[in-house]
Order: sequence, then C-alpha cells, then structure tokens
Amino acid sequence: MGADNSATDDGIVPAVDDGELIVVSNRQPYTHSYDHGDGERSITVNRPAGGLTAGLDPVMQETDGTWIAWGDGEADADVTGDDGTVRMPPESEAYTLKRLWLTDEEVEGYYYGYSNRVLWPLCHGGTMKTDYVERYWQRYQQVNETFADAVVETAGADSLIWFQDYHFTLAPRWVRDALPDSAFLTHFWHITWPGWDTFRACPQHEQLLEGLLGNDLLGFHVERYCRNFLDCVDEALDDAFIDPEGGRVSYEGHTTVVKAFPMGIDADSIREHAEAADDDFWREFQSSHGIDPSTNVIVGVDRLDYTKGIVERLDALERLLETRPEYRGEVCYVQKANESRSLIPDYQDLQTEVQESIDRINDRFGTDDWQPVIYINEFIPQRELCGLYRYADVMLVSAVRDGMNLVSKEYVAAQVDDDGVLVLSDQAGAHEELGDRALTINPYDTDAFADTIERALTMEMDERAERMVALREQVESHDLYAWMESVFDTIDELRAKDTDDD
Ligand code: GDG
Repeated sequence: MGADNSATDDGIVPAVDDGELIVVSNRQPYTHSYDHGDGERSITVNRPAGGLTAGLDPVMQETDGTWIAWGDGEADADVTGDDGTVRMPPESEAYTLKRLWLTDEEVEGYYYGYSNRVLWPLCHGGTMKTDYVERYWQRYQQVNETFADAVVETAGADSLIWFQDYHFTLAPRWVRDALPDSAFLTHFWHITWPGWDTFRACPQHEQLLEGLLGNDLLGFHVERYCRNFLDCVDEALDDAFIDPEGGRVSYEGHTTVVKAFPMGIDADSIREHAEAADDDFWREFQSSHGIDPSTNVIVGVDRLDYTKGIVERLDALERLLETRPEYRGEVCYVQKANESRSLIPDYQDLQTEVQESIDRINDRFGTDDWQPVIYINEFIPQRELCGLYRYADVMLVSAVRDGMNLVSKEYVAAQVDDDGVLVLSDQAGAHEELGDRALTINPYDTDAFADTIERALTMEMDERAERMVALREQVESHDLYAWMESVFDTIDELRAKDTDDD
C-alpha cells in the first residue's frame, strides 16, 4: 500500500449502503480559513494532515457518508449551507460534512471545561487536576445533546454511527433511545480508561457509563482499559450484567460489546516521507538548528501535555549530562512540542515548566558551540517530521500515562535505515506491542531513565538493527488499515449476528 493509497483501494469499508455511515468527532476533517495573501481576502481549505482523520476520509468518500463535527474554522460558516452542511472534499464533493456551531460559552464548558479539565485528567489518573465546575457539566450535556440531535436527524434505520473519543460520552445513549435497533452505534475511546478506584471520584460516573453503554460496540486501545471499564460498570451499575470473558455488558435490555483495537499508523506513508527526506534534508535541518553533524541526536515529539512526561524526560537528560560529563558536547536533544489547550492553567504551567527546564539545562551545560537542547515549538510539515524521526539516533517516549502514543510507532516506521533506538515508557499503550524490542523506562525513575538513555546511545549497530527490524515488522503489519479492517469486520460480524437473532 503506497502513500497515495487508501483503505478503499484495499476494500476496507464497512458493509453499509451509501449515506449510512456517520462519523462523529470533535475536530472536523476539513476547516476553512481566510487567506490574506496579495492584499485580497480569499478562503482556503485545510485538509487532514494524517492519522485517523486522513485514513477515514476515503472511507467517507467511498460510502458518501456524513461527518458531524464542531465547525471551529474562522471561515467555515462562509462556505456552509443554512443546514450546516458542505460537501467535501472540494474537488469531488463525495460526502457531507455537517458542522455544528458552538457558542463561546459551550466551547468553554464542553471543550476546555468538562472534556479537558475533568475527563482528560480523570482518565489519565490525575484526579488532583480535575475541576468539577457545575457549568462545565451542564454545557457538556448540552453539547452532547446537540450532537445527538444532529445524528438522529441524519441517520436512517440502518445507519452505522461511529463516535470518536471522550467528548461524546453521553450522546450514544440518547441516540440509541431515538433510533431503531437496526441502527448500529460504535465508539472508539482514544485515551486510557482508569481503574474504578480513580473513576469513582467523578460525581457523574454513573451518567458517563450509562451514556457509553448506549453503544453496541465500544473500542479501547488495549485489553487493560477494557478490563478497567468492565470493572467500573460492575461496581457502579447494580443492574448491569457483565460477561468479562466475552467482553459484554447487558444493561437495561441492551448489550454492549467491549473490545481492544490497538490503533496503528499509516506506516507506508511515514516510510515514504522518511525515504524522501535524504541526507541533504538532514544537513539542512542540522545547520538551521545549529546542530553539529558529529553529535548524536535524541528526539522527543509531543503535544505539550502533562501526560507526555516531558519534564520527567528533561530531568533524565539533565541527570545524564550531570553524572556523565563525557556526553557533554556529544549529544543533542531535539524537543518538538506544539502548544495545546493553552487556555487551561495546567497547560500554561506546563509550558512554563518545560521552557524553564530547557533553559536550565542549556545554561548549565551549554557552551559557545554546543546547545544541549533544541526546542521546536511550532507545527512542522509531515516530511520534515519524518526526516527528523529517520535521522534521530534515539527517540524518547516517556509518557506518564498515554492511551496508545502514535509517535512511538511513527518513529519506528520512519527507521528506513534500521539504526534508531526507541526508549519507551511502560505507561504508554504502545508498550504492549513494542515493549519487547524497545528499551523500557519508568518516567519517574530518573536515574534508571538516564542509564537507559546511555544504553540507547551506546547500543551496537547489530543490536539496533535486530530490534528495529522486529519493531518495524510489528508496526507495518498492524497499521492503520489493519486497525480499520479489524473494527469494520467486528461491526459487520455483530450486525450480521443481530440480524440472525431477529
Ligand atoms: C490521543 C491519545 C492516542 C505532533 N506534532 C506534529 C505532528 N504531530 C502528530 C504526531 C502524531 C500525533 O500528532 C500525536 O499523536 P499521539 O498518539 O502521540 O498523541 P495524542 O495527540 O495525545 O493522541 C493517544 C491517540 O489519541 C490516537 O488514538 O495514541 O494516546 O492521547 O501523529 O505525528 N505532526 C506533524 N507535525 C508536528 O509538528 N506533521
């Protein structure tokens, strides 16, 4: 499968008739913005850059589905009809994008509030960071209702509705109650699901579980999150019947199948971008960032989020340089981190903390001709990112909690020379698949983490290649398309069984 190929080339589409597939996500696949070039204002369309959105786009085109999402682009309304819909992509108009308009108050309460100041920290085990403000919960319910109404308006009796992520915990129950049983509801939860002892702290825990149990199929990245979810249902809902072996919950006359689908990446596309980034690219990259060609490059790529363990990673690098002076001047750490959710105080604090850690390390160890940490805090194009992955000798993924972590898989897929080493936290979902051949760290164990960085830097070429070949095989054979196929096959099987049972 090449970079220009897609799921549909391989027949990876669910068994639905045209118009029956409905995807619901917070972020939309296309946004419209204003371009002020040449003194004239025009409208440009921004396309999906990669990941699941790019992978699903051809599936939507093939099935002429409807994608329902928050219309957050500045020029979105200018190109959208009164009913909130616009046909996408612009050149072929093959499916419908239905944009929902949210007020500033709704965005504050639903997105910045309940989604990212309650559910995000709660699901990552950070109960101390949760902020149970009543208006967040009110607006989260309100927006879930808006999305549920839009789904019900759009859906037919046989629709397949696919919710994405923690922004839509409540909508599935309302949609389930409004549509006939023949409609199928599925949900993929992209982040971790915590144990009951954490989840029970949430005052709305029952409503959240009841909402999600409106789905026919609920997917998580790994088995552990499925078990945690089933435990929470078991503890919280007296009337739920749970079959832990079969991964099924029956509640109020409806059955939900709970299953692990470890998400993959578009490995071919990453590899092709990495191959295109040749030695000239790397020389140019090194020179523009002041990296001496003789230094070993270590890389970290993250959204600036407290779950990613960026400060813990910088502590380990500092420990390495402090305790092993022979690495001073010999290694350079490139931290690629773009700002995210900046209106939330915890994220502002993190940005400050990361900047302070970097400044401290650079002040402490840097010299006139060597800067230990290079900080890139703007979004970089895919080709440049893949080139950076390819040429970095070591990648550090030190999440303190992470649903999957696609960056670790992207680094592996970009290792076309099989000479990089992946250092991976055992707190990332990706560790289940990659942990055997990566070097495992506990992000909080600074000394051992520093030792592991040294081990990665000094690993012989044979061992690097042996590990990376196995990692690449894993990532390539369990790519985004294999993931979509597995989700669609499960849906098709469950729907076929439901029809037989009728
Ligand atoms: C959530 C879960 C789960 C980042 N900077 C640039 C850039 N990126 C891309 C990476 C990667 C993506 O962003 C980040 O994905 P992750 O999986 O690492 O992390 P989250 O954003 O937290 O995602 C996570 C995921 O959902 C999927 O289910 O794995 O656990 O938290 O694809 O490449 N891409 C480009 N330039 C950048 O500067 N081009």
